[in-house]
Amino acid sequence: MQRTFLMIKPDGVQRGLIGKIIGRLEDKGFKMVAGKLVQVSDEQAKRHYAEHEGKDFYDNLVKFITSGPVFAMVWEGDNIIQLSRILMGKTEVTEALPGTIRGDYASHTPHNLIHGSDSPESSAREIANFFEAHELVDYDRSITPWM
Ligand code: YYY
Ligand code: MG
Repeated sequence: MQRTFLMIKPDGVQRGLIGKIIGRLEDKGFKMVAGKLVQVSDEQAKRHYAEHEGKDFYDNLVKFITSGPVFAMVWEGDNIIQLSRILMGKTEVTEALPGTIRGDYASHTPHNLIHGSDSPESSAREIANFFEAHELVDYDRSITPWM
C-alpha cells in the first residue's frame, strides 16, 4: 500500500470544487487518511516547490499557492502515486484530457486545481511539510478486499 500527498489548490477551494475532487478520488477506491484546510505560508510553499526554484514560473507558483487556503490531504492505495496523477491529468491544461480532474475543470495553467506527488520520495517529503505523524489516521474499510 502506497501513500501520496494530494492538495486542492486555491483555485479549487475558491471555485467550490473540494467535494467534486474528493469524490473523484473516493470513486476510484482510494482511502483518505488525512485532510485539512491550510493557509500555506511563504516558507512552506518554498519547501513544497523547492524542485522548481529558479524556473521562470517559480515566483508565480509560490504566489498562487499562498493566495488562499488549500485543502491538503494524504491518500492511500495500491500504486496511488501513479494512478492519482493519471486521474489528475496533465500539468498543462491544453494537454489534460477530458475525464481527468484537470481536463474536466481547469482551463488556465497554472490554475490546474490539484497537486499530486510524483514519487515515493517526494510523497514522504511533501506529507512531512504539511502533516504531523499523529494527523494520519490508521483505519480499515470493509470494502478494501473488493478494490
Ligand atoms: O506535478 P505537476 O503539478 O503536474 O507539474 P510540475 O511540473 O511539478 O509543476 C508544478 C506546477 O507549476 C504545475 O502544476 C503548474 C506550474 N507550471 C507552470 O506554471 N508552468 C510550467 N511550464 C510548468 C509548471
Ligand atoms: Mg509536480
